[in-house]
Amino acid sequence: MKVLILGAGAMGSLVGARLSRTDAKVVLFSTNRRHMETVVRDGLIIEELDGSLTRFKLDACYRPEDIPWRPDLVIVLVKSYATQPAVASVKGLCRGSTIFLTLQNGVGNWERVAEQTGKDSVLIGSTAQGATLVEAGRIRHGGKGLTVLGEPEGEPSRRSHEVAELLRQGGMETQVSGEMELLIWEKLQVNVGINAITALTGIRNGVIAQSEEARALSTAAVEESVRVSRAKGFPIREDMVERVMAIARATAVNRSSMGQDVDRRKRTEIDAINGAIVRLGEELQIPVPVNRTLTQLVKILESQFKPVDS
Ligand code: KPL
Repeated sequence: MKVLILGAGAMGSLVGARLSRTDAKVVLFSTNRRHMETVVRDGLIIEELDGSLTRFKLDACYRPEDIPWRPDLVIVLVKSYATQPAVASVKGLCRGSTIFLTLQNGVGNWERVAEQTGKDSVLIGSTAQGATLVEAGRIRHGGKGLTVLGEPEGEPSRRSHEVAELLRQGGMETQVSGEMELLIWEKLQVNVGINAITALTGIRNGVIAQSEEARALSTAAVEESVRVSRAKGFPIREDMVERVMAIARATAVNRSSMGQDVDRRKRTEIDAINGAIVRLGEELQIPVPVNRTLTQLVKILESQFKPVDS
């Protein structure tokens, strides 16, 4: 199978490196030219969870015209706000049978992919893995977690099982599910409870569960978000707050993706995470003061950055 990683930041690079251990042909794609050129020249270095270093030899490019073949599978890991242009930039290369698997954070992503590829080409997934881009050509695996994928609607198809098997062969614990929309909304709660708070305070994920104040703030944000999500029709699990804390502990050394964006003075995914809860709260007339405040604070911070795309 030929796999294109569309959005080879920290997570995309991690997934691409793991898949390069299978029979699949893998190419990383990112507009971060320095990262891609370093990977081509020196390989991708992963600081593994046990502290060891692994170097992966990988194909990588920063211009769509340099993607070497037509992919069978495109794993979409660009930031949610970049989904539309990123998919558009590679669509011409793909076959009718190419599968687009989105593993992105936030809600609304698979719909944006499907607008361009058609719903039949889309698989959706969610991952609790954590990864940090340390510098060009080097990432840190910040925490192991389950990856779940399936069709946007309905029971897991044969192709979902095949893609899940490929990820497992690469060493990523992966399951298939017939309830992906719900799982995407449950992952949203995790990001609501971890990302903005870590971005605003500079802490790593583990502190969310350790610090009394961080835990209280995260709990308040998640409780609001669960209320809104349930009112929207998603029966979010009862123990969602504990689940968020468990993921914060499992990815304790990781800086959340939003934390990394802020550290690098990059635009964040706030609109697709806490911002999505604020919009929905307004629509459903459910108060969401904590998520509103977190969203406003992140936006204030962002407004001081010069926007960059990678
Ligand atoms: O999804 C993540 C993110 O950082 O965006 C978690 C699971 C919180 C890992 O850091």
